[in-house]
Amino acid sequence: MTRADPRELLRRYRENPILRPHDFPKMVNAVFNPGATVFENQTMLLLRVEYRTGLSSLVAALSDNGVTDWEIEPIRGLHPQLDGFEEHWGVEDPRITKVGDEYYVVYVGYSAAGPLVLLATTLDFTHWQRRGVLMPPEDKDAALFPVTFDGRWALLHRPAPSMAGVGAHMWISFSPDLRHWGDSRVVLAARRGGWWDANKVGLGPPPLRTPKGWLVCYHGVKVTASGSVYRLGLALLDLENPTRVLARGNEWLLGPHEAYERGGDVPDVVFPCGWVLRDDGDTLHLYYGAADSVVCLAEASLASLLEHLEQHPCSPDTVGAPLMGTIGPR
Ligand code: BMA
Repeated sequence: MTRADPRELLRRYRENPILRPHDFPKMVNAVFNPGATVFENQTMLLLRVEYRTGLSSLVAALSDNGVTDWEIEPIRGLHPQLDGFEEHWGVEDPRITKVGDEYYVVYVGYSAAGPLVLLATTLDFTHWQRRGVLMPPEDKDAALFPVTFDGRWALLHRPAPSMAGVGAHMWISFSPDLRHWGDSRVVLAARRGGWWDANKVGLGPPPLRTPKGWLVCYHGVKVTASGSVYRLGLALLDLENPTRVLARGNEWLLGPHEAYERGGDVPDVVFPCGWVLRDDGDTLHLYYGAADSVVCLAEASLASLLEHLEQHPCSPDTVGAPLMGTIGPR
């Protein structure tokens, strides 16, 4: 199903994009950055759909094989409360974590004070319980771990610093009850200088538990003379103590290359919010938005990704690993 270059760890589906605006019954501007999960034995994407108002909703699409024949189900989805504060300008970029039978959807609310992190839970993607603000503005790129650590929930997220030049890093925060958050610290720092992930990084899909650690896929943003380029890389966090970075790759694994990634509403963007590990325990399907316009799929072997990370271990006494000398030791 994929491009034949065996050197690529993440291989694009050759018939990308898998979903486009014209697949929708109603005229919409863009469909991108989907969360992903398995729901009633089907692959469900919770798509960010941007209407021709400029505001976004989350709408479900389902497929038997997770690759083709997507059915859009407008009845399932999360629609913004436009008359409130937190979702005043829409809802964006969902990350889905399954806990027991329930789906915990962490998403960005485009509030009148900027982007913030919200949680809603559901059993069926039709009926929702809004659980409120997890992180105030500006914060985004957040997801919950599917387990608690010493009785505390853990959230990866990306606050935006108000001060220029200090970088936007991935943080981890803990909560006993999903309401009160603290014990926050940087877990993965943006690198500096010419690196592909210099200055700004953010979580992609929710962390994936593997025998070697929590696999984290993140986006790095490089600012160039003609704008920002969003690319994807990997890191591995300790299973028991997710504040500890065990490994972090040096090279990006997927960057804008194909026409649908290079051109669109926002050029040069690949932005994943969901992945699904298939029943063979190795095939990983990564769903990503391309150029803030369409939805695409890439495939990887989990074993190969972990093998790749084994070649990039991090020293346990660094924070934000690796720091490239930008923040002092803990
Ligand atoms: C990020 C988010 C994403 C978007 C990306 C590129 O900050 O807003 O929703 O895909 O920028 O525009």
